[in-house]
Amino acid sequence: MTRKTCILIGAPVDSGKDRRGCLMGPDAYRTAGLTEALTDLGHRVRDSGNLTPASHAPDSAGGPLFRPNETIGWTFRLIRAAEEAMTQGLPIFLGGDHALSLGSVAGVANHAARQGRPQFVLWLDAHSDYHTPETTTSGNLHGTPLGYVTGRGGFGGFPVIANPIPQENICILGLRSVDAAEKLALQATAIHRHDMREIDETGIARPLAGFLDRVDAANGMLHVSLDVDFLDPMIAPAVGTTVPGGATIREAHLVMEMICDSGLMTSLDLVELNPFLDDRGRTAQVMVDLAASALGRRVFDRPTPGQQ
Ligand code: B3U
Ligand code: MN
Ligand code: MN
Repeated sequence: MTRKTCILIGAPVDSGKDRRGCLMGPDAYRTAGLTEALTDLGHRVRDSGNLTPASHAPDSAGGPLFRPNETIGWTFRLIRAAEEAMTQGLPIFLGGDHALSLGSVAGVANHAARQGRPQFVLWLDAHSDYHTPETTTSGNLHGTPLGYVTGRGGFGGFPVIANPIPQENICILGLRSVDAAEKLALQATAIHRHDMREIDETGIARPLAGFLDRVDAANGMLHVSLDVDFLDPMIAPAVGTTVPGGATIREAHLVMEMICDSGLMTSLDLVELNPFLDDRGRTAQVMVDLAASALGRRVFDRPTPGQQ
């Protein structure tokens, strides 16, 4: 693959849910050798260190949402960071919980709009993260980024979404935990959604290849958001919300290799790693290995059949 400038953006967001620990994620990825893995593949790597949230009102305990103002601060900061990094290379957002994607996706979408190109999003996750602050029953804003970036209402106090992602430009792979209200809302959208049953029935390559073809045909930009819980907890235990029956290591690497072969990925989130729950760093290592596959690591050089 062509040599890229990868910009590592540490985003130790830990306000999207009440279980602490994701703030250690960026340093766990560094410790697991992310920079070295990407440099070995021939890429230039620029590590811009860890961000802090924009100044925000203090959060008070006891409201329906968990630390909304801190998440608002992060969202302002990350939109700016994403817009800026997109002018310089391929940003890799090192989470941090999935609330970071409110900012990363909104920011890359603003950049795509300036380029006159459509933004697409591949969401690799056990969950659909399509809530709003008004529909969430858990109060955890890490369950809301797809609601936010598609322009659903109810995000008072958050930056106004300038360039909503069209529903049909989103593909979710790996679903196996969708709550009742989210299921109804999602079924009324044009978001492409593939649950584990479908993946078992057709294989993971089929829905992914169809999506990548659509991105390519539209000359789109592609943001990939990889939630640790996309993976089966047996291979990736370091996550607060383990859901059995996730992607295997082979399925996950195939997804990343196909993304690489497509040449379409323009930005990446690595989210929900909670190093406090890890087992000798093995989840951090799996995530680094998957990022490496998305950026060119492979056993033998070979385009994925059906791609290119
Ligand atoms: N839909 C639930 C569960 C959830 C979403 N994302 C995670 N869990 N990790 C919620 O809290 O909104
Ligand atoms: Mn998620
Ligand atoms: Mn999830």
